[in-house]
Amino acid sequence: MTFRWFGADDPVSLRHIRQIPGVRGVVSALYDVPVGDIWSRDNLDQLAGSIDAEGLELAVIESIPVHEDIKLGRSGRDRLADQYAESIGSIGEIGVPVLCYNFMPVFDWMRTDLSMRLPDGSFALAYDDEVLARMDLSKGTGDLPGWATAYDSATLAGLLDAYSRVSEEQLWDNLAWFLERITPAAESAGVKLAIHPDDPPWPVFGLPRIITSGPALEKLVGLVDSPANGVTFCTGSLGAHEANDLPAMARRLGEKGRIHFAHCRNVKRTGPRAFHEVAHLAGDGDVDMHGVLTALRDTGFDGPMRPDHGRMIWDERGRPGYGLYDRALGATYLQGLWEGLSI
Ligand code: CS2
Ligand code: MN
Repeated sequence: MTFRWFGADDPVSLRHIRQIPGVRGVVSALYDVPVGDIWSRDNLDQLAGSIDAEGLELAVIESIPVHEDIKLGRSGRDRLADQYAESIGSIGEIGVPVLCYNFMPVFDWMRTDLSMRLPDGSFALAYDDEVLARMDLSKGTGDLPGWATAYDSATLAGLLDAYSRVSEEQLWDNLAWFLERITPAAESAGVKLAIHPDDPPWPVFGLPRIITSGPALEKLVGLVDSPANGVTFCTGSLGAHEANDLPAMARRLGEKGRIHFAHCRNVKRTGPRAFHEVAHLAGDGDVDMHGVLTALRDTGFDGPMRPDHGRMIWDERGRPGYGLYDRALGATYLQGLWEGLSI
């Protein structure tokens, strides 16, 4: 069981993480490297060292962001892919076995409300396509309620314009090109690549999104037929789409040995393209957590797992989705489920 940590600025400390039962692995990243630059061994050593010093272990890098020029297939992508491969080499050298990354154009996860009040008084992240349609991008990413690299209005408009000429097929081609370029480096470094599904799993602001379903994940692992080319099975991202049968998807990908990382999060769907996040318990939302963990267990999954986004509870203030308390409850719930399946 692992736990995401955002480095020295994270209101959640490594000492707190060390006190969560059963958690020894930390999921982290270098947050001050400009997108596209090489991750240096020195900085990685420092990150791993600070985690070791607290009796924990750097288990997963999440994420090395992929430069938009790679996703857009622009010239310059050769150098950027070489640099990405070099960073993967360094991750392998310090002994981190998994790299989570994503291929979402411009935005990472996207919500329309970062603190929706739930009936029990807790606060959760929420998404509604109708609200999204009214959101204004003319001022850049500004204070959009999602996780976006900050872009001013001109840069954002330029990117949106460039993507308006990129079809889903082209985005797939660009992803295949990228994977062909970096998978050999991952293989020789002993690092497993784990793509994170698009969140939410449908287009936002007219931008194409392709990693959205079981067939898409299977297509992905087929692009480069290497055990190093796998996925992050994120139940919350995939679970926002009603059509996704999560236990069946986990079973098929697990049988291929391509699930390298598990993100467990629960969501409650409130409309065709609307949902909000809930506590991790299967009974609280639409994700069949027991079914997913059973599929992982049956197919021999032994990689890192982490509780994904949690609600804000007990008056905690901090990074939306990434507070301590609800994610810690999630970690213990998931371990209880897993322990029950192991008897
Ligand atoms: C999200 C993402 O679901 C999640 O874990 O918080 O930010 C995720 O970390 C990235 O998309 C992975 O590349
Ligand atoms: Mn996730």
